Amino acid sequence: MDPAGPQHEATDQMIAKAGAEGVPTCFSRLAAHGPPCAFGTSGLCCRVCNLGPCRITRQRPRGVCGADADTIVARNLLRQVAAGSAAHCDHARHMVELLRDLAAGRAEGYRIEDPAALRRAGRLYGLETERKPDLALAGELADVWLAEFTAQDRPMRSLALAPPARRERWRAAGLSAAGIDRTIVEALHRTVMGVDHDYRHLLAHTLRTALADGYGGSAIATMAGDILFGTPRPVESVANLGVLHADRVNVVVHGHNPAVSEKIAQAAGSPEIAALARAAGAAGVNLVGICCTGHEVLHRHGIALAGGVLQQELAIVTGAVEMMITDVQCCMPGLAQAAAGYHTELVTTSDIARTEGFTPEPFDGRDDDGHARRLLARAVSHFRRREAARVAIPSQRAPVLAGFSVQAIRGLLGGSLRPLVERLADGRIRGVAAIIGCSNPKVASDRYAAELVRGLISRDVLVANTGCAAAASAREGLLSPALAVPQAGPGLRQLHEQYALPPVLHLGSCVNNARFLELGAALAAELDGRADLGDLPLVATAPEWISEKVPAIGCYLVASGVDVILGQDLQTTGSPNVEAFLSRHARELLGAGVHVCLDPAGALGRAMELLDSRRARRAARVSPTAGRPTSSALRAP
Ligand code: BF8
Ligand code: SF4
Repeated sequence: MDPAGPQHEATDQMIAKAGAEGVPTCFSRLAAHGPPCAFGTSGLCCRVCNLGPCRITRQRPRGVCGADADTIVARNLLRQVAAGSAAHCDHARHMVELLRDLAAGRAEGYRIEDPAALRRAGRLYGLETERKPDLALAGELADVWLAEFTAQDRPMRSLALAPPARRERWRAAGLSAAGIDRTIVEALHRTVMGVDHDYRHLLAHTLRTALADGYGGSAIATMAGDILFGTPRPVESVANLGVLHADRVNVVVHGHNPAVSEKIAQAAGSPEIAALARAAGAAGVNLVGICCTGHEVLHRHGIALAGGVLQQELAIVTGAVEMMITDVQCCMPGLAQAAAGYHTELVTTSDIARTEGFTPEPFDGRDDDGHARRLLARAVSHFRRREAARVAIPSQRAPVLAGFSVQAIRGLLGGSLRPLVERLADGRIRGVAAIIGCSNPKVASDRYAAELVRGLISRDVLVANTGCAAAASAREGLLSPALAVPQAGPGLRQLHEQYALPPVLHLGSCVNNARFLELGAALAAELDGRADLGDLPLVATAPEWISEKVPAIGCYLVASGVDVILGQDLQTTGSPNVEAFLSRHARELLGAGVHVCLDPAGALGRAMELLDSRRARRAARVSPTAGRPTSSALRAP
């Protein structure tokens, strides 16, 4: 199946429909807002105490308390990274609690879907894994993981997921994060008025906090998800708004928690629900996903992906969605205004997420299967209220191959990453680039990501996609081997021919960026026992960022030795010192830094330069050197 016409047309059509029907969306609200506040975008607005709020200018270089631009910008960034890390880590906590409850017989309807993933994780933490039942091991592992949250005066054990050389670097730089909760609480304490004011000291804790996310929250959420719901394997599906069906009851799962969407997916496949749908005059129930919950069910069940963060309201604007079931993160409150214009019921399934206009339906581990069936039955009952004359579903849908866990990649390569390592060493593959993060309506959405991905694969750079950037690739047909392979260079084409490994690998949701860290560590181990992520031709790009989770991801990637190219500025431009720390000093300290390239051609050039210099450095076995100076800002010259 070829994608029919430019895929962003589906988005454009629904923006126009919303406009014609007077339904507000983030696009119309963005236009109404106009240019954002320059104090906010530069990080120079401080509102951490009531002596202020203070806005720093040349005439007023210090806040009322005496804090300067460096302190304020660094403090704001640390708060952002703490919040983004908290989101991933609290998600992980819920997964670990589910695992603990399952082990204790308190999570009815759940099971260990992937015992091999359980044993793999147990071994990583030094647990005896062979002579005990699954549930006993799951209970022990859950206890180990819960202790990662509460550890006070020791580093997180999960830091050992990184190569030894990287851990040594963190030890030397004092960046080894203690327990997740302590690290994040300390971030908030340090940024209260009158505590930590040295921007370098604040930024060190920013990196430490991000590490608690990458190797703590994100890695644990990923491993726990694989144990409970299965380690993803390659699976075919379709993506874009055209996955909605005019003759079926359309239900959208949206958010990040795989437990809820898993239960909905299981219930949606039941004959009982199909019979209800037929009795209501529909051809069946069509379950589709939005955002990272969408990636979770895509990866494990091949459920179609309607879109990323920018398609959430537009799915409703089709007029064909009976119910949208949300959990946590990236579920815009504006959904309520969009849904008010149609017959769509919005449901929130998380106890910590309430929004006016959403029906609270918390899933609590007791009878979640029954709860999922009752919700779907209610969705079916809404089908009769659909206004046929207002239904307009875009035709665009692109084929997708998803499900690339590290285990799946290794499996395709014949059981070992050696074929990839050899190609990275001799240059047939010039590197691996993670393309991650959100889609932002402030920029020409998706075009940056798509142009970059096309440029990278044509130059034989293997792309690892996650989150909304993966949804963007999906819409462009870049997650379809049949469409992507002809656009790839000879090295990637040969890799696909020999091993069926496509040029663009969909690694999963945003917490699954931990799979990129896992892939990096596995490649380093395959290269030689002393290698580190900083020695490998790895790079990451976040073309468009929205959520505070993305600066957190960017910081843990840099702390791991992976250069990060952003397509939009961080909110740090008000402090040249903070920007110099993130680009140059981080490079000296950690072998990687933050770069900003506002256009995809610049990002492509910078990515290739970084990858080639890493490969050359590795070949020459010289130690990392300071990067090219980038003047006062992170931006590419
Ligand atoms: O965690 S990429 S808009 S959906 S934050 Fe959110 Fe950004 Fe999308 Fe998933 Ni990730
Ligand atoms: Fe102003 Fe200082 Fe209070 Fe911030 S902490 S609002 S800079 S007085």
